[in-house]
Amino acid sequence: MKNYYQPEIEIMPLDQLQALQSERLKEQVKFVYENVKFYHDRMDELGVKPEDIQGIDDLHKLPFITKDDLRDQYPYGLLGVPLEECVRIQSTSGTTGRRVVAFYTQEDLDVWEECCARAIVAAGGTKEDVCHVCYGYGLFTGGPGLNGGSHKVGCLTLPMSSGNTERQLQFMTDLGSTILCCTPSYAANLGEAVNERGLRDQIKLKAGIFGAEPWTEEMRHNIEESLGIKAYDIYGLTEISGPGVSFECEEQAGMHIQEDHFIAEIIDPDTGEVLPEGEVGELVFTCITKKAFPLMRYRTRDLCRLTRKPCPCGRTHVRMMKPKGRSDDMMIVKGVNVWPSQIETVLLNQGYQANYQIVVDRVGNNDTIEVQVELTPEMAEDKSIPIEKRQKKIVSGLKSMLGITVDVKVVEPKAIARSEGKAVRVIDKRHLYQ
Ligand code: DLL
Repeated sequence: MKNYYQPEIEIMPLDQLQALQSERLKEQVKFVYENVKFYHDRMDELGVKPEDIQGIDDLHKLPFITKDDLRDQYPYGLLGVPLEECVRIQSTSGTTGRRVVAFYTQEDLDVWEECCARAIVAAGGTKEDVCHVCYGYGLFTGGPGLNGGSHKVGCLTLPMSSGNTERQLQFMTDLGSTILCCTPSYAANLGEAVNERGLRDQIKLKAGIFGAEPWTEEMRHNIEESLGIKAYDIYGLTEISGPGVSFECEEQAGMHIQEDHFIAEIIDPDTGEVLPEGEVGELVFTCITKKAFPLMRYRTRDLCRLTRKPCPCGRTHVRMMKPKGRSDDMMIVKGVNVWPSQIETVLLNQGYQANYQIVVDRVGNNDTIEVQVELTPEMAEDKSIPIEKRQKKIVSGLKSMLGITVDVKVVEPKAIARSEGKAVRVIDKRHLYQ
């Protein structure tokens, strides 16, 4: 049986979906041109008038908007409606020194929560479910988004927020949580905690909805094993609304972008040229229904590819493949591009858990990179394989994945701090010297 929250939209034939997008885009361009000075000026500079945008084929005529533009327009420069029509803000963590504040009207919130409801239903959620939300609540969109979606589906919602693993486990077992929503790194930690305490047969979880950070297929497999669930990916970003911009269906093969609200493009990050379907590039979103914070052609810096191959679930919405990470996550070490996800793949393939950290530094003119990874408790007990041998095997796996030699330090179980939200995988000390 297929699961849809709004079948009339989710399995709408593609030609109708695209006609809907064109119509909404036309209206939205007119709306932003008339209501947001920033867009008005940008379009005038390019000599583009709202009438020039007659549908999705004209999207490429519009200017891009970047995170720097958002920073310049902070806080109210991109508002599409008077402030008194806004009912909520959410914000990014601002770890890169670029806090973004996004505004919502009540209708914007309804749309966002609907997208999250679609994600929960796609993961098998119904009103019979107990939805345990341990994404952070507050300015971060994870908790509020999934919370709202869970209410719409009619699940019993546990607004746990992040942290306090003992309390999470207690509610999970006492109240029979069936759907878990958190970051994949926290899901891995909960899996570890459940098994250490021998609680596997006391939990009723069947599915997890995990996102907010990149995670590999290997990590999916580990989480599914440790919690006995199906693990679904969910993607989103504060600027565009929050979680639920795209999510996986039962096929777990790419995330359907909610195209009745967001138009996706993939561009060459260097030239801005729109790339054909299937090519990897930077993901760009245009919001076609949002009013308070209506971003047009927003460059996400996330790198991925799209596919329109029909999905057996019946959804017609385009799928985005797991983002490789943000273009800003990519490290250049010893002149080579290194992604944390490549390192994670090698470690998990060799039987380690996702408890690792990457430390990049510079000695003289040379970059150094060290991967610290924890032994699993079983590995720590098995003294037949010397640590040096394990380290050598990882070094060689990383060498063939990355093409460079990486120092590897295998550490005792629990030596690396656990994350409760987005995991900090990389410590790059090189910027200290700049
Ligand atoms: O992380 C929204 C969210 C909350 C998504 C809960 C999913 C679940 P931000 O804090 O603004 O918003 O961070 C957005 O996180 O541009 C990606 O780089 C990354 N990201 C989000 N979801 C995924 C995912 C939330 N499933 C940034 N896979 C995005 C990989 C993801 N990266």
